[in-house]
Amino acid sequence: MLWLLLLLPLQALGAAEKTLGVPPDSISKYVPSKSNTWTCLDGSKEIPWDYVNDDACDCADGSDEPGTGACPNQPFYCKNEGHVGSFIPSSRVKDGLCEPNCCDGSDERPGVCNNVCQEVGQVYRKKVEEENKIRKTGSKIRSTYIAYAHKEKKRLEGVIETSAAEIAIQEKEVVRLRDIAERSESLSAAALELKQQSPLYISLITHANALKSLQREHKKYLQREKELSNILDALRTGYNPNYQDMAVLEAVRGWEEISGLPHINDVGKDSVSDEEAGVQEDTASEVAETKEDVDDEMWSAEELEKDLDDLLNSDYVTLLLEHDEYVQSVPEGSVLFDIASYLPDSIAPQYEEFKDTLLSWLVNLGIIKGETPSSTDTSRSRQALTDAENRLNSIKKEKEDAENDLKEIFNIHGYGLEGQWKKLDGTCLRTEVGDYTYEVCLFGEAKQIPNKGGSTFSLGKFASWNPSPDVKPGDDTYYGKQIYNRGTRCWNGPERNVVLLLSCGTENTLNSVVELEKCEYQFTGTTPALCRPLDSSEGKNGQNANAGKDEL
Ligand code: MAN
Repeated sequence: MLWLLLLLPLQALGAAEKTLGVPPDSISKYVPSKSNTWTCLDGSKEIPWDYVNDDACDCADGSDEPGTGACPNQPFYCKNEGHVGSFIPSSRVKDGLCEPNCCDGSDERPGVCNNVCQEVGQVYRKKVEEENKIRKTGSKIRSTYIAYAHKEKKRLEGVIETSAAEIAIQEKEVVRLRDIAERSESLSAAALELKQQSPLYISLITHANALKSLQREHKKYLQREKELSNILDALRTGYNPNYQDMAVLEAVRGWEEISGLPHINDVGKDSVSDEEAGVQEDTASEVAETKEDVDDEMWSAEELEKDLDDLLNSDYVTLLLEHDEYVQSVPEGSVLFDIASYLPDSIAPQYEEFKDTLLSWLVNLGIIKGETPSSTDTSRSRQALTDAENRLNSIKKEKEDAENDLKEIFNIHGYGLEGQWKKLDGTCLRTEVGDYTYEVCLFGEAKQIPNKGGSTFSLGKFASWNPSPDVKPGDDTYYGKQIYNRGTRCWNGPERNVVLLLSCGTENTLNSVVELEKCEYQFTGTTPALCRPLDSSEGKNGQNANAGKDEL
């Protein structure tokens, strides 16, 4: 019977055979005219309807033979009912081989291949279901990555704003300190010495020394008081009242009174406890504090403890120079000394010249001291300037880094338009293969670390996402590949480099490493950053690359 079927001319078969190999969106183009003719899809020729799928190529574009393989380089569409439709090249039609992509066997003559679409479809659907499950969980994690990027953006904007304000303040500080440093550098040692003779400065130093000495003595007494308290506490709790030693009893009573403690013999009686005594103690110290609070200008014990050292570490020479500057900036009360303002404009320049000459004579004669620009003890003011400049540079750097980071966050070529990769910046993934542990720190560096000692090789630093010109930035195929290059050079070979292939997964993992060519490594891994939500229009996520447009 079968051989009879094979002998049947194609035109004798029904309309279904005329549309064999035609994809669903083109079916409407395969209908005969009223005069039972058909026009090639490129419009170049009109042929009898019978010529369509008659196993002889008539149209230049091959469109008359969608299902026979008679015209070269044509796509053949397998319906694959029960599974997913797909295309195969016309060269594989009726070649006697069952194509895996054509599970319905429609590419071969009837009876050659079994229709296995139900089974294949079932396996496929199960796989898709599992992938969807992973995608569902992964996309939830991905959305936390996106939220992180938004938070990070806000944080960076805050850093930029604060550092801009700090830069403005610090720039002024640098100008101020530079002025002081330059001033103090231009002062002669003698001039500084003269300034240091100022009664105010001498008194300031004396006060500082007195305070330092008081602080030292105070510390000594505190220590002594602590030791004495310990002795008296031991006496209070350890003495034997049965000896009736009045001197001891008096000492204990006295101690209890000044430290606000109940008498030791009463502790335990009528539920009097040391804790209650603590209340008394608090009251005692409160009284003391209230007494101290009388004068607002006075420092509290806490301030003395915390702030006195800072005060004593003041740079007194800088203070002196600042004071000097301040005094000079205060306008002089009388205009009588401003002789120039009383002179006619025409003589003023001659007067200024005369004044300068006179001053330099007086300096040369040793009658007055001049300010010669020689070295002085300026290290502290120069150091203060250097510190301020360093601080300014570090704030500027902080701002610059934040600005660069901000540019990358929602950048299609950086951390993605949604910022979904930002969270993974610096996340390191590892796996052990053979004698090595391979590591990739995302957006950082890939490494090959020997497990049994020896040197670690850099396999390259992050260079780009998928660089292929056929790949559209932002697509899953774009983010599915990272390139790390310029690693340690291979002996007699290229610099080591890595291609990291990523796919959607519920965890960030490195799954495999192969050295495809010498010193060229291919890593594969998974990440939730690639799990788009299921309802996402772009969410094909590389599934079933061979699938046709209409899933059945
Ligand atoms: C090391 C490793 C290998 C590499 C050779 C090349 O042994 O980095 O992966 O193939 O060097 O000499």
